Amino acid sequence: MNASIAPHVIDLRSDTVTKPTAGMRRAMAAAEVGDDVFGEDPTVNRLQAVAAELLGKEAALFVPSGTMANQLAIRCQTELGDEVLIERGSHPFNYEVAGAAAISGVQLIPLDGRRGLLDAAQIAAAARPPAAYLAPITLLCLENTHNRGGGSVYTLERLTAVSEAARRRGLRVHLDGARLFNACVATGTPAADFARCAESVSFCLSKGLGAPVGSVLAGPRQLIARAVRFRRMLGGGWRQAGMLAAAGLYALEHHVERLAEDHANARRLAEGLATIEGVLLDPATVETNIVVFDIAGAGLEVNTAVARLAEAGVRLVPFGPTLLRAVTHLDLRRGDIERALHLMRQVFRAS
Ligand code: TLP
Repeated sequence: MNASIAPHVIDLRSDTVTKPTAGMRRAMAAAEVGDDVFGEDPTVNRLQAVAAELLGKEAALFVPSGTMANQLAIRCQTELGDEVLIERGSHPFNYEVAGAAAISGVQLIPLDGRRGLLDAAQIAAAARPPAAYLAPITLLCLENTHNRGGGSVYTLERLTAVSEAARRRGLRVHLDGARLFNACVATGTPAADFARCAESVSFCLSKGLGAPVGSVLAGPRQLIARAVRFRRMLGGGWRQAGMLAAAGLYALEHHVERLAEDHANARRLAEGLATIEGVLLDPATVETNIVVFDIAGAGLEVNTAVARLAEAGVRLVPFGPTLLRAVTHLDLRRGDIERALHLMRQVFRAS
C-alpha cells in the first residue's frame, strides 16, 4: 500500500500522545530562555508564577513529569519509615516503580476506593493514635481525576470531607492532579478550590492539556524550596526549559476549556461501546476523558484484542485481565471517535 494513503491510526492509548499544535510550536520557538538552575529562565519563572496563582499556592515548581511531581511531594513531606495512605489503584502505588519506597523510604498503605475514590470514614478508620511500636502515618495521597477509576472525579464536597478527616488526624495531603483540569471542567470547580484540600498539588501539562512535556508541583514556599533540592538530586535540575514552559503556558491559556470536547467524545465512545455485544460498561460512569470497559464477554483475550484493534487502526491499552482503556484527547475529533467505534464493532463482531 502507498504509505501516503495509509489509513490514519486512531490513538486512544492515552492523552499523553498528543503532539504540540502549530500555535504551541510557535510559542515554544519564540520563548525567552535562560539557565533555570540559576533561576534565570524567565518563561519557566512565569509558568511557575501563573501555576501558583491558579492553584492559590505560595509557590510552584516546573518538573519533567507527573511521576517526579508525586515523588517530590512524598519525599518533601515524609521521613524515612513513615507510612502514607493511598488509594490502591493510584498512580504512585501502581506505576511509579516503587519510587516511594526507593526514594523516600516510606511504606504505602493501600486503601480500596470506589472507582478510585476514598471517603472520610476510610481515612478515620485507617488513621490511628501514635504508639512506639507503630510507624507514624504522615501523609495521604489522593488523585483527581482518578485514572484507574476510569477518570472518576472527586466533587469538591467529597474531597473536602476526605481532606478534613486526614488533617484532623495530623496527616498532610498531596493531591495528584495529573488531570486536575479535567475535574475542574467536569464539575465547574476552580482549581484553587480543589487545591485548598491539600498541602501539595501537582498537575500535568503533558496530558489533556496537550504540552509535549512537563508537570507542576505547587505548595507552600518552604515545601517548594525543598522540592528544588530533591528535583536536583533526581537529575531534574534543568537548564533552558523555557521552551517547554512556553508550551505549558500556551496549554493553560488555550486548552483548558476545550477539555469539555474530550469529555463529550469519551461519553459518545462509551455509549457506542455499550451497544457492542460482549462489551460491558455503563456510559453514565464516564465523567471525563477516560473510558475503561470490560471485554470478558467478547470472546477475545485482552492482549489479543489490543493487537487486533491495532491492526484495524485503533490503539488502546490493556487495563486489567479483561479490561481495556481508551482516552480521548486534543488530537481526536468526533469523526475519529465514530471511526474508532466502527472499527471496534468490526473486530468484536469477528470474534
Ligand atoms: N499516567 C499514564 C500512565 O503512566 C498510566 C497514563 O497514560 O495515564 N498521575 C496520574 C494520575 C497519571 O495518570 C500519570 C500518568 C501520572 C501521575 C504520571 O505522569 P508522567 O507520565 O508524566 O510521569
